[in-house]
Amino acid sequence: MSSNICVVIPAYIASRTIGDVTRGALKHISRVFVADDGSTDATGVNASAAGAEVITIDMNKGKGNALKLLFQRAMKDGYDAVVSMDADGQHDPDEIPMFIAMHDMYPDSIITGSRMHEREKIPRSRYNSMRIARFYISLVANQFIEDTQCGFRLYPLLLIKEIQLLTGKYVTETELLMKVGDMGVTIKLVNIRTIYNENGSYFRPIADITNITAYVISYIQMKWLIEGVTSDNPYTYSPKYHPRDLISKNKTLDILFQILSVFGALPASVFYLIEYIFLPFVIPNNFASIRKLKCGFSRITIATQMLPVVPLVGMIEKIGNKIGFKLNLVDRIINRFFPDLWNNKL
Ligand SMILES: Nc1nc2c(ncn2[C@@H]2O[C@H](COP(=O)(O)OP(=O)(O)OP(=O)(O)O)[C@@H](O)[C@H]2O)c(=O)[nH]1
Ligand SMILES: [Mg+2]
Repeated sequence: MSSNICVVIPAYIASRTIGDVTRGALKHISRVFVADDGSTDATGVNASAAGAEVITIDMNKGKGNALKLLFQRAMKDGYDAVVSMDADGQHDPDEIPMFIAMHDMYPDSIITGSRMHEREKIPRSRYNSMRIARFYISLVANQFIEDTQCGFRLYPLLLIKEIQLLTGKYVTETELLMKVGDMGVTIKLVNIRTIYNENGSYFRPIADITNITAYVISYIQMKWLIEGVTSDNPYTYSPKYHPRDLISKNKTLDILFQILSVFGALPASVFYLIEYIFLPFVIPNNFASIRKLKCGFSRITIATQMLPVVPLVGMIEKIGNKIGFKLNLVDRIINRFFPDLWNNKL
């Protein structure tokens, strides 16, 4: 048993599964904290009966807020790292030792579970949106992250202490990966089982994907604004002073910036391409994070221009499939335009 690691579980209306998840985790780690986030069922009672220490949040405030409280609690109790798991039974507690083994090898890295090797088990639309999201999240994090949306992770708390987490709900886990990656930290992966069960989901495909996308795009715009005019600067995140964080602290400004970033994404990516080509004469090695990739900025500009095409093609494909054509257009577009840019075979 690792004495300086605890398990943290953000939970919302998960009474059916939280007992088994807690008991399963306690087989591998001696302390489990559950944040019961305004659940209207017996989540808290069942977690506690199974041996977890429960942090009760009176009103539902979302997964990100619960995670932040759990991190604080683990820090207060002197832990070095936490393993985070979902409460709905989608993560197998018997895979915890893989995270710990990887942590022993890479104690300063975040370790995230990846389900992408079991593509057939992931709902297709979710799989495709995750592939587009990871294209941009990886660009921010300066490394390819195979699965950016998995809640089964190991976080070294020293790292968490260093960054400011200013988003909420399902965005926080993405914010976290992007910020640590944009500070130069390595993110490691372990392949985990993909479990889609009958326990339902609180993830709202349109609202939550929009929130994640808007934050990712707005962060990347800020990163490229900075990188475009600075030399040798692939890691732009600084917890002490970062313009994106300053904007996050003002709600109205934050919403305005996100709207502007999303609607301005297509022209902005052309603007960055021009900066990428012409500014090195005066600012050598600007866009250092992109130059390391050797694929050039044009590939990213083209991908971004394709963004509005994807949902359109998705609709055509749906109609086509209904009337008997087996189209595979979305897959092909994503394979072609949103690949792993770190793959040398590209
Ligand atoms: N604390 C807290 N936890 C939440 C909230 N919403 C979801 N969770 C937890 O976060 C985990 C993942 O939530 P899900 O809604 O299943 O989202 P997901 O697993 O990304 O999406 P699916 O793959 O569709 O299940 C589960 O353990 C939930 O109990 C919330 O509002 N507050
Ligand atoms: Mg789930």
